[in-house]
Amino acid sequence: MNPAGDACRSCGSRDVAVFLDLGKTPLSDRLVAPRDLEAPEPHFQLDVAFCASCSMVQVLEKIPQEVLFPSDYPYFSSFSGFVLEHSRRHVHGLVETRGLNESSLVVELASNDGYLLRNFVDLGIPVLGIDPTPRQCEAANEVGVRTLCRFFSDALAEELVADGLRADVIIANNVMAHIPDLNGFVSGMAKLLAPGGIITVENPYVRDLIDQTAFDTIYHEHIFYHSCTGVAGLMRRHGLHLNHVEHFPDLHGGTLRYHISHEPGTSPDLDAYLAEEISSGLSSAAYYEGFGRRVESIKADLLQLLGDLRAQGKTIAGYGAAAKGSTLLNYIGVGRDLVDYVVDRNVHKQGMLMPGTHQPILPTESLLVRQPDYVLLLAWNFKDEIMAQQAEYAAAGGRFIVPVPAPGIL
Ligand code: JHZ
Repeated sequence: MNPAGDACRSCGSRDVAVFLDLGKTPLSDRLVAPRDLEAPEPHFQLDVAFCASCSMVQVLEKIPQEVLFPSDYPYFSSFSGFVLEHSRRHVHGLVETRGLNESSLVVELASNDGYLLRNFVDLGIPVLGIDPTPRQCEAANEVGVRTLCRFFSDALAEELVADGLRADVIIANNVMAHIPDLNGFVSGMAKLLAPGGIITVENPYVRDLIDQTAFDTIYHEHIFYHSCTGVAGLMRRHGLHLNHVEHFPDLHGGTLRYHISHEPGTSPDLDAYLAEEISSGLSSAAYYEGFGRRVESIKADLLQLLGDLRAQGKTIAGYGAAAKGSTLLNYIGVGRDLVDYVVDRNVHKQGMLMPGTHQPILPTESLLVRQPDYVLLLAWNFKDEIMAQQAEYAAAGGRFIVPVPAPGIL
Protein backbone atom coordinates (compact mmCIF):
# COMPACT_ATOMS: atom_id res chain seq x y z
CA MET A 1 0.00 0.00 0.00
CA ASN A 2 1.47 3.32 -1.10
CA PRO A 3 -1.49 5.43 -2.23
CA ALA A 4 0.50 8.67 -2.66
CA GLY A 5 3.10 6.85 -4.80
CA ASP A 6 5.96 8.00 -2.56
CA ALA A 7 9.51 7.16 -3.64
CA CYS A 8 12.04 5.63 -1.23
CA ARG A 9 13.72 8.47 0.68
CA SER A 10 17.04 6.63 0.49
CA CYS A 11 17.36 5.00 -2.97
CA GLY A 12 14.51 6.66 -4.91
CA SER A 13 12.77 3.38 -5.89
CA ARG A 14 8.94 3.38 -6.14
CA ASP A 15 8.83 -0.14 -4.70
CA VAL A 16 7.74 1.18 -1.31
CA ALA A 17 4.84 -0.21 0.75
CA VAL A 18 3.33 1.04 4.03
CA PHE A 19 3.16 -1.69 6.71
CA LEU A 20 2.14 0.38 9.74
CA ASP A 21 -0.31 3.25 10.18
CA LEU A 22 -0.02 4.96 13.57
CA GLY A 23 -2.56 7.62 12.62
CA LYS A 24 -2.08 11.34 13.13
CA THR A 25 0.20 12.21 16.05
CA PRO A 26 1.85 15.42 17.27
CA LEU A 27 5.63 15.83 16.92
CA SER A 28 7.15 13.78 19.73
CA ASP A 29 9.69 16.34 20.92
CA ARG A 30 7.36 19.34 20.54
CA LEU A 31 6.52 19.80 24.22
CA VAL A 32 3.68 22.19 24.93
CA ALA A 33 4.16 25.27 27.13
CA PRO A 34 1.22 25.65 29.57
CA ARG A 35 0.49 29.12 28.13
CA ASP A 36 0.00 27.54 24.66
CA LEU A 37 -2.51 24.94 25.81
CA GLU A 38 -5.35 26.49 23.87
CA ALA A 39 -3.30 27.01 20.67
CA PRO A 40 -3.81 24.46 17.87
CA GLU A 41 -1.24 21.65 18.03
CA PRO A 42 -0.12 20.35 14.62
CA HIS A 43 -0.63 16.61 14.07
CA PHE A 44 0.97 14.69 11.18
CA GLN A 45 0.23 11.31 9.63
CA LEU A 46 2.66 8.63 10.90
CA ASP A 47 2.95 5.87 8.25
CA VAL A 48 5.90 3.48 8.17
CA ALA A 49 6.98 1.85 4.90
CA PHE A 50 9.46 -0.74 3.63
CA CYS A 51 11.46 -0.30 0.41
CA ALA A 52 11.76 -3.65 -1.35
CA SER A 53 14.60 -2.27 -3.46
CA CYS A 54 17.10 -1.20 -0.75
CA SER A 55 15.45 -2.63 2.45
CA MET A 56 15.18 0.80 4.08
CA VAL A 57 12.33 1.14 6.59
CA GLN A 58 11.11 4.74 6.69
CA VAL A 59 8.45 7.27 7.67
CA LEU A 60 6.86 8.84 4.60
CA GLU A 61 5.54 12.17 5.93
CA LYS A 62 7.89 14.99 4.88
CA ILE A 63 8.42 17.60 7.58
CA PRO A 64 11.14 20.27 7.22
CA GLN A 65 14.25 19.77 9.38
CA GLU A 66 13.75 23.20 10.98
CA VAL A 67 10.29 22.10 12.18
CA LEU A 68 11.56 18.78 13.56
CA PHE A 69 14.53 20.42 15.30
CA PRO A 70 13.44 23.92 16.38
CA SER A 71 15.55 26.20 18.57
CA ASP A 72 13.81 24.91 21.72
CA TYR A 73 14.42 21.20 20.88
CA PRO A 74 14.36 19.63 24.36
CA TYR A 75 16.53 16.47 24.07
CA PHE A 76 19.85 16.74 25.93
CA SER A 77 22.01 13.60 25.80
CA SER A 78 23.69 14.10 29.17
CA PHE A 79 20.74 13.08 31.36
CA SER A 80 21.50 9.34 31.21
CA GLY A 81 24.43 7.87 33.12
CA PHE A 82 24.22 4.80 30.87
CA VAL A 83 24.66 6.90 27.71
CA LEU A 84 27.53 8.86 29.28
CA GLU A 85 29.38 5.67 30.23
CA HIS A 86 28.75 4.09 26.82
CA SER A 87 30.15 7.24 25.16
CA ARG A 88 33.19 7.39 27.43
CA ARG A 89 34.05 3.78 26.53
CA HIS A 90 33.57 4.51 22.84
CA VAL A 91 36.01 7.43 23.03
CA HIS A 92 38.66 5.48 24.92
CA GLY A 93 38.34 2.60 22.44
CA LEU A 94 38.82 4.96 19.48
CA VAL A 95 41.81 6.72 21.04
CA GLU A 96 43.48 3.38 21.59
CA THR A 97 42.68 1.66 18.29
CA ARG A 98 43.21 4.73 16.08
CA GLY A 99 46.23 6.10 17.98
CA LEU A 100 44.62 9.56 18.26
CA ASN A 101 46.65 12.45 19.65
CA GLU A 102 46.89 16.26 19.77
CA SER A 103 47.32 16.46 15.98
CA SER A 104 44.18 14.42 15.20
CA LEU A 105 40.72 15.85 14.51
CA VAL A 106 37.49 14.22 15.69
CA VAL A 107 34.22 15.60 14.30
CA GLU A 108 30.87 14.63 15.77
CA LEU A 109 27.67 15.24 13.82
CA ALA A 110 24.68 16.00 16.08
CA SER A 111 27.07 16.46 19.00
CA ASN A 112 24.20 17.70 21.21
CA ASP A 113 25.43 19.09 24.56
CA GLY A 114 28.98 17.76 24.17
CA TYR A 115 28.16 14.57 26.14
CA LEU A 116 30.67 12.53 24.07
CA LEU A 117 33.27 14.94 22.68
CA ARG A 118 34.11 16.24 26.14
CA ASN A 119 35.94 12.94 26.72
CA PHE A 120 38.31 13.74 23.82
CA VAL A 121 38.76 17.31 25.13
CA ASP A 122 39.81 15.85 28.50
CA LEU A 123 42.49 13.86 26.66
CA GLY A 124 43.76 16.91 24.74
CA ILE A 125 42.48 15.64 21.37
CA PRO A 126 41.07 18.38 19.06
CA VAL A 127 37.35 18.17 18.31
CA LEU A 128 34.65 19.92 16.34
CA GLY A 129 31.00 19.39 17.24
CA ILE A 130 28.28 20.18 14.71
CA ASP A 131 24.67 20.47 15.89
CA PRO A 132 21.70 22.59 14.78
CA THR A 133 20.09 23.21 18.20
CA PRO A 134 21.28 26.42 19.95
CA ARG A 135 20.68 25.47 23.59
CA GLN A 136 22.63 22.22 23.19
CA CYS A 137 25.47 24.04 21.33
CA GLU A 138 25.70 26.58 24.11
CA ALA A 139 25.90 23.82 26.74
CA ALA A 140 28.63 22.10 24.70
CA ASN A 141 30.69 25.26 24.23
CA GLU A 142 30.40 25.91 27.97
CA VAL A 143 32.10 22.58 28.75
CA GLY A 144 34.90 23.33 26.28
CA VAL A 145 33.56 21.44 23.25
CA ARG A 146 34.02 23.70 20.20
CA THR A 147 30.65 23.44 18.43
CA LEU A 148 29.31 24.84 15.17
CA CYS A 149 25.56 25.49 15.40
CA ARG A 150 24.50 24.28 11.93
CA PHE A 151 22.76 21.35 10.23
CA PHE A 152 25.43 19.08 8.71
CA SER A 153 25.06 18.68 4.95
CA ASP A 154 27.07 18.08 1.79
CA ALA A 155 27.43 21.87 1.37
CA LEU A 156 28.73 22.33 4.94
CA ALA A 157 31.26 19.52 4.40
CA GLU A 158 32.52 21.34 1.28
CA GLU A 159 32.89 24.56 3.30
CA LEU A 160 34.86 22.78 6.02
CA VAL A 161 37.14 21.05 3.50
CA ALA A 162 37.70 24.40 1.71
CA ASP A 163 38.79 25.76 5.12
CA GLY A 164 41.40 22.98 5.29
CA LEU A 165 39.60 20.60 7.67
CA ARG A 166 39.55 16.80 7.23
CA ALA A 167 38.46 14.50 10.04
CA ASP A 168 40.44 11.47 11.20
CA VAL A 169 37.31 10.28 12.96
CA ILE A 170 33.69 11.20 12.27
CA ILE A 171 31.11 10.13 14.85
CA ALA A 172 27.40 10.21 14.03
CA ASN A 173 25.31 8.78 16.86
CA ASN A 174 21.52 8.73 16.70
CA VAL A 175 21.44 11.16 13.81
CA MET A 176 21.31 9.10 10.60
CA ALA A 177 17.70 8.22 11.45
CA HIS A 178 16.82 11.92 11.51
CA ILE A 179 18.06 13.33 8.21
CA PRO A 180 15.56 14.04 5.41
CA ASP A 181 18.42 14.42 2.88
CA LEU A 182 20.19 11.23 3.92
CA ASN A 183 22.20 11.05 0.69
CA GLY A 184 23.51 14.62 1.11
CA PHE A 185 24.49 13.78 4.69
CA VAL A 186 26.45 10.66 3.67
CA SER A 187 28.16 12.31 0.70
CA GLY A 188 29.18 15.11 3.10
CA MET A 189 30.72 12.56 5.46
CA ALA A 190 32.62 10.99 2.53
CA LYS A 191 34.12 14.40 1.65
CA LEU A 192 35.01 15.36 5.22
CA LEU A 193 36.68 12.05 6.10
CA ALA A 194 40.49 12.13 5.76
CA PRO A 195 42.16 9.32 3.78
CA GLY A 196 42.69 6.44 6.20
CA GLY A 197 40.05 7.84 8.59
CA ILE A 198 37.06 6.11 10.14
CA ILE A 199 33.37 6.93 10.57
CA THR A 200 31.39 5.36 13.40
CA VAL A 201 27.61 5.58 13.23
CA GLU A 202 25.17 4.40 15.89
CA ASN A 203 21.47 3.87 15.30
CA PRO A 204 18.70 1.76 16.81
CA TYR A 205 18.62 -1.58 14.95
CA VAL A 206 15.42 -2.08 12.99
CA ARG A 207 15.54 -5.80 13.73
CA ASP A 208 15.40 -5.15 17.50
CA LEU A 209 12.58 -2.66 16.95
CA ILE A 210 10.49 -5.18 15.02
CA ASP A 211 11.33 -8.20 17.19
CA GLN A 212 10.50 -6.33 20.44
CA THR A 213 7.51 -4.50 18.94
CA ALA A 214 9.13 -1.24 20.08
CA PHE A 215 6.66 0.72 17.96
CA ASP A 216 6.95 3.74 20.27
CA THR A 217 10.47 4.43 18.94
CA ILE A 218 8.71 5.37 15.70
CA TYR A 219 8.01 9.09 15.36
CA HIS A 220 8.38 11.75 12.66
CA GLU A 221 11.88 12.71 13.85
CA HIS A 222 12.99 9.14 13.15
CA ILE A 223 12.67 9.03 9.38
CA PHE A 224 14.90 5.96 8.79
CA TYR A 225 15.17 2.62 10.64
CA HIS A 226 18.54 1.13 9.74
CA SER A 227 19.94 -2.34 9.15
CA CYS A 228 23.35 -3.58 7.95
CA THR A 229 21.89 -4.32 4.53
CA GLY A 230 20.39 -0.83 4.22
CA VAL A 231 23.51 0.97 5.50
CA ALA A 232 25.90 -1.10 3.32
CA GLY A 233 23.98 -0.12 0.16
CA LEU A 234 23.70 3.52 1.23
CA MET A 235 27.46 3.80 1.86
CA ARG A 236 28.34 2.10 -1.44
CA ARG A 237 26.34 4.71 -3.34
CA HIS A 238 28.68 7.37 -1.90
CA GLY A 239 31.98 5.56 -2.39
CA LEU A 240 32.20 4.51 1.28
CA HIS A 241 32.39 0.99 2.69
CA LEU A 242 30.70 -0.58 5.68
CA ASN A 243 33.53 -2.62 7.24
CA HIS A 244 32.37 -3.78 10.67
CA VAL A 245 29.44 -3.76 13.07
CA GLU A 246 28.95 -3.98 16.84
CA HIS A 247 25.66 -4.67 18.61
CA PHE A 248 24.62 -3.04 21.91
CA PRO A 249 21.34 -4.77 22.81
CA ASP A 250 20.75 -2.62 25.93
CA LEU A 251 21.22 0.79 24.34
CA HIS A 252 17.99 2.52 23.24
CA GLY A 253 16.30 -0.88 22.90
CA GLY A 254 19.08 -2.28 20.67
CA THR A 255 21.70 -0.28 18.79
CA LEU A 256 24.16 -1.10 16.02
CA ARG A 257 27.47 0.72 15.72
CA TYR A 258 28.65 0.72 12.10
CA HIS A 259 32.34 1.20 11.23
CA ILE A 260 32.73 2.85 7.82
CA SER A 261 35.75 4.00 5.79
CA HIS A 262 37.05 4.72 2.30
CA GLU A 263 38.57 1.23 2.17
CA PRO A 264 36.69 -1.95 1.13
CA GLY A 265 36.70 -5.09 3.31
CA THR A 266 34.29 -6.65 5.80
CA SER A 267 34.84 -8.21 9.22
CA PRO A 268 33.54 -11.70 10.14
CA ASP A 269 31.04 -10.01 12.52
CA LEU A 270 29.61 -7.88 9.72
CA ASP A 271 29.44 -10.87 7.37
CA ALA A 272 27.49 -12.76 10.03
CA TYR A 273 25.00 -9.90 10.53
CA LEU A 274 24.49 -9.48 6.78
CA ALA A 275 23.93 -13.24 6.34
CA GLU A 276 21.55 -13.27 9.31
CA GLU A 277 19.52 -10.40 7.86
CA ILE A 278 19.06 -12.41 4.68
CA SER A 279 18.24 -15.71 6.40
CA SER A 280 15.79 -14.08 8.85
CA GLY A 281 14.00 -12.36 5.97
CA LEU A 282 14.68 -8.85 7.34
CA SER A 283 15.29 -7.69 3.78
CA SER A 284 11.86 -8.77 2.60
CA ALA A 285 8.42 -7.19 3.12
CA ALA A 286 7.06 -10.36 4.79
CA TYR A 287 9.19 -9.65 7.89
CA TYR A 288 7.06 -6.60 8.70
CA GLU A 289 3.64 -8.10 8.02
CA GLY A 290 2.58 -9.15 11.54
CA PHE A 291 3.99 -6.01 13.19
CA GLY A 292 0.80 -3.93 13.01
CA ARG A 293 -1.25 -6.67 14.69
CA ARG A 294 1.30 -6.92 17.53
CA VAL A 295 1.17 -3.15 18.01
CA GLU A 296 -2.64 -3.27 18.22
CA SER A 297 -2.48 -5.97 20.85
CA ILE A 298 -0.04 -3.89 22.98
CA LYS A 299 -2.53 -1.02 22.70
CA ALA A 300 -5.46 -3.17 23.85
CA ASP A 301 -3.48 -4.82 26.68
CA LEU A 302 -2.03 -1.58 28.02
CA LEU A 303 -5.39 0.21 27.96
CA GLN A 304 -6.90 -2.73 29.82
CA LEU A 305 -4.14 -2.79 32.44
CA LEU A 306 -4.19 0.96 33.09
CA GLY A 307 -8.01 1.05 33.04
CA ASP A 308 -8.25 -1.82 35.56
CA LEU A 309 -5.76 -0.15 37.91
CA ARG A 310 -7.64 3.15 37.74
CA ALA A 311 -10.92 1.34 38.38
CA GLN A 312 -9.33 0.00 41.58
CA GLY A 313 -8.57 3.61 42.58
CA LYS A 314 -4.82 3.36 41.90
CA THR A 315 -2.74 6.38 40.89
CA ILE A 316 -0.36 6.16 37.92
CA ALA A 317 2.49 8.45 36.83
CA GLY A 318 4.77 8.18 33.78
CA TYR A 319 8.58 8.17 33.95
CA GLY A 320 10.49 9.88 31.10
CA ALA A 321 9.11 12.67 28.90
CA ALA A 322 10.82 10.80 26.09
CA ALA A 323 9.95 11.17 22.41
CA LYS A 324 8.97 7.49 22.47
CA GLY A 325 6.67 8.28 25.42
CA SER A 326 4.81 10.75 23.25
CA THR A 327 4.20 8.16 20.51
CA LEU A 328 3.03 5.66 23.11
CA LEU A 329 0.63 8.01 24.92
CA ASN A 330 -0.80 9.49 21.72
CA TYR A 331 -1.18 6.32 19.65
CA ILE A 332 -2.65 4.33 22.54
CA GLY A 333 -4.76 7.25 23.76
CA VAL A 334 -3.42 7.46 27.32
CA GLY A 335 -4.74 10.77 28.59
CA ARG A 336 -4.67 12.39 32.02
CA ASP A 337 -7.60 10.20 33.04
CA LEU A 338 -5.15 7.25 33.10
CA VAL A 339 -1.70 8.78 33.71
CA ASP A 340 -1.78 11.95 35.84
CA TYR A 341 1.68 13.40 35.17
CA VAL A 342 5.13 12.46 33.86
CA VAL A 343 8.45 12.94 35.65
CA ASP A 344 11.77 13.64 33.96
CA ARG A 345 15.16 14.74 35.16
CA ASN A 346 15.80 16.97 32.14
CA VAL A 347 15.30 20.47 33.54
CA HIS A 348 14.48 21.76 30.02
CA LYS A 349 11.43 19.46 29.91
CA GLN A 350 10.15 20.15 33.42
CA GLY A 351 7.28 22.66 33.55
CA MET A 352 6.16 21.74 30.03
CA LEU A 353 3.32 19.40 28.98
CA MET A 354 3.51 16.17 26.99
CA PRO A 355 2.60 16.64 23.30
CA GLY A 356 -1.04 15.80 22.54
CA THR A 357 -1.96 14.21 25.87
CA HIS A 358 -0.80 17.19 27.96
CA GLN A 359 0.36 15.49 31.17
CA PRO A 360 2.48 18.03 33.11
CA ILE A 361 6.21 17.17 33.29
CA LEU A 362 7.53 17.29 36.85
CA PRO A 363 10.95 16.68 38.45
CA THR A 364 11.68 13.04 39.31
CA GLU A 365 11.66 13.92 43.04
CA SER A 366 7.87 14.28 42.72
CA LEU A 367 7.57 10.48 42.84
CA LEU A 368 8.69 10.43 46.47
CA VAL A 369 6.45 13.35 47.39
CA ARG A 370 3.32 12.05 45.62
CA GLN A 371 4.08 8.30 45.87
CA PRO A 372 1.83 7.16 42.98
CA ASP A 373 0.87 3.46 43.18
CA TYR A 374 2.37 2.74 39.74
CA VAL A 375 4.93 4.29 37.40
CA LEU A 376 4.60 3.60 33.69
CA LEU A 377 8.13 3.43 32.30
CA LEU A 378 7.86 5.54 29.15
CA ALA A 379 11.69 5.50 29.00
CA TRP A 380 11.71 1.68 29.31
CA ASN A 381 15.11 1.62 27.54
CA PHE A 382 16.61 2.92 30.82
CA LYS A 383 14.61 0.53 33.02
CA ASP A 384 17.59 -0.64 35.10
CA GLU A 385 19.06 2.83 35.59
CA ILE A 386 15.68 4.32 36.55
CA MET A 387 14.70 1.49 38.90
CA ALA A 388 18.04 1.68 40.70
CA GLN A 389 17.61 5.44 41.07
CA GLN A 390 14.01 5.02 42.34
CA ALA A 391 14.81 2.36 44.97
CA GLU A 392 13.28 4.54 47.70
CA TYR A 393 10.00 4.90 45.76
CA ALA A 394 9.91 1.11 45.30
CA ALA A 395 10.76 0.48 48.96
CA ALA A 396 7.74 2.61 49.89
CA GLY A 397 5.52 0.25 47.87
CA GLY A 398 5.71 1.83 44.39
CA ARG A 399 5.48 -0.51 41.38
CA PHE A 400 6.69 -0.17 37.79
CA ILE A 401 4.85 -0.97 34.54
CA VAL A 402 6.68 -1.67 31.26
CA PRO A 403 4.76 -1.07 28.03
CA VAL A 404 6.85 -3.09 25.53
CA PRO A 405 7.44 -5.78 24.29
CA ALA A 406 4.29 -6.70 26.26
CA PRO A 407 2.62 -4.54 28.94
CA GLY A 408 3.17 -5.88 32.44
CA ILE A 409 3.82 -4.98 36.06
CA LEU A 410 7.39 -5.66 37.19
P1 JHZ B 1 15.41 8.73 25.73
C1 JHZ B 1 15.73 10.58 21.99
O1 JHZ B 1 14.58 9.75 22.08
C2 JHZ B 1 15.58 11.54 20.89
P2 JHZ B 1 13.81 9.64 23.44
C3 JHZ B 1 16.31 11.23 19.65
N1 JHZ B 1 15.40 11.36 18.55
C4 JHZ B 1 16.90 9.85 19.54
O2 JHZ B 1 17.27 9.44 18.50
C5 JHZ B 1 16.97 8.99 20.74
O3 JHZ B 1 16.87 9.74 21.91
C6 JHZ B 1 18.22 8.17 20.80
C7 JHZ B 1 14.86 11.08 30.96
N2 JHZ B 1 15.59 10.35 32.01
O4 JHZ B 1 16.82 9.05 25.87
C8 JHZ B 1 15.73 11.77 29.96
C9 JHZ B 1 15.30 10.63 33.32
O5 JHZ B 1 14.46 11.51 33.63
O6 JHZ B 1 14.98 7.34 25.91
C10 JHZ B 1 14.87 11.78 28.73
O7 JHZ B 1 14.00 12.92 28.74
N3 JHZ B 1 15.97 9.94 34.29
C11 JHZ B 1 17.42 12.20 19.52
O8 JHZ B 1 13.39 11.00 23.88
C12 JHZ B 1 14.03 10.52 28.87
O9 JHZ B 1 14.08 10.15 30.23
C13 JHZ B 1 16.87 8.98 34.00
O10 JHZ B 1 17.42 8.37 34.92
O11 JHZ B 1 12.76 8.61 23.30
C14 JHZ B 1 14.63 9.38 28.08
O12 JHZ B 1 14.55 9.65 26.72
C15 JHZ B 1 17.14 8.68 32.64
C16 JHZ B 1 18.13 7.62 32.27
C17 JHZ B 1 16.48 9.39 31.66
O13 JHZ B 1 15.06 9.15 24.31
